[in-house]
Amino acid sequence: MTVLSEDLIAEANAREIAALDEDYDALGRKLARGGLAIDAIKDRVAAFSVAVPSWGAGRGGTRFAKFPIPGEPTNIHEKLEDCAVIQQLSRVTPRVSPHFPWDKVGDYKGLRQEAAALGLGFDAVNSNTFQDQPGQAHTYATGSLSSTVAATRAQAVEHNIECIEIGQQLGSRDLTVWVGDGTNFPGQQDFARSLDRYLEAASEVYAALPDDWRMLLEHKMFEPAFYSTVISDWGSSILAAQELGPKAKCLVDLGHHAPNVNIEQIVARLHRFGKLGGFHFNDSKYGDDDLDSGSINPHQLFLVFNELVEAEQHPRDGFDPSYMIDQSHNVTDPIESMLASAEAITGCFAKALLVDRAALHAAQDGNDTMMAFQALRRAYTIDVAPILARARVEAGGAIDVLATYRESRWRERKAQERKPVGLGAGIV
Ligand code: LRH
Ligand code: MN
Repeated sequence: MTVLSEDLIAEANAREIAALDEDYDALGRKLARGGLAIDAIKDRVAAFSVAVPSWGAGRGGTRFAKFPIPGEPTNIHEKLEDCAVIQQLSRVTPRVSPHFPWDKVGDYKGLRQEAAALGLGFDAVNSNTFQDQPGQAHTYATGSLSSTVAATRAQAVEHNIECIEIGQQLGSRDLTVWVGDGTNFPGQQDFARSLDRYLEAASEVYAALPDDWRMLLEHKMFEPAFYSTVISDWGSSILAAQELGPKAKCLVDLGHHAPNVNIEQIVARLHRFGKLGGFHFNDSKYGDDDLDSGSINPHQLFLVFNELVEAEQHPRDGFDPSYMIDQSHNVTDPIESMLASAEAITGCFAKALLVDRAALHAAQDGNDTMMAFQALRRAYTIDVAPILARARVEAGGAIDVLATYRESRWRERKAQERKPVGLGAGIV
């Protein structure tokens, strides 16, 4: 079942196809001069995918405010509809990463079928022990998996295990565990004992993982804690993952690092030690801004994918990272932001495929600094849009995803159907 009219997409593409063919053929000739077959790159792009966050389908906000838009989704069913729009137009976002209890329903098998009917599957499930739920026995105000209160740790363990059980019904195979646990004052907690409590509780979650599942530990430097965070950086994360076992991997949220941290090197390190589990793609200028991927620092996103293509060619003990978007759409139509972000992410993957790795490695081994840098820069400056559009149109998607989305008047139509979302604050 498609949510947008296929005729609308076909008519929009018909207006664009001649120009696309011209651009694609011209780029094909340019790449062929460098020994690259454009169709081979296009086929890799066609096989690429990134999951969208259910919580990204609605407007996001900050602690100060959230400004809802008419027609935004109000529950997981409407969020899946909007994610289906993104997939139908982009053809690179076939999976949704859900968050619990935000996406809680009574029938998860039914939800899986509902998603499948919309052409969607589920990626990693996300637990939430950073908010208290109505009627919750033990507060997470002073921590969850690392809390000094045993009953609170047990509650957090139980919630994560419940997320695994839900994920099994949805067909997921990863549990993403981000805890906001930390302190706001020096002395508030002991760094070592906090981590030990976290490791002990996390090992109980680990023990509940089915054989083919993974636990993705998500590090974050600060927020909601502003003096120390239990899993604050890739070092704490990889040590915790090594301590927990082979099914524990590290998830890199691009916004969870101090400004100017070399994230692409962190990616290379995590892969080197077999602990690269996945990504939350977004962009930021200051803190965990959760801005659209590639909107502030597209070169960094390219350099991350350059490391991923390098890692894929040197898989060591396995290369299977989960690619997911994690953004907060505070000022745009969330569908438009995720369409543009999927394009930016796929574009950086395509550019990384265009790097002449033989030339790069030769220059690196020969300490020819300029030619090593130029091997990356040459690929980065190539406009890969014709490759992405050709892969999309061949898969039934739109050549111009944003123009076609606007032409569909989806948001205006949903504004007639859906109940308005109340004013509020915070991420969802
Ligand atoms: C924490 C985080 C985490 C999610 C949340 C929505 O900042 O990146 O991945 O659980 O955002
Ligand atoms: Mn994240």
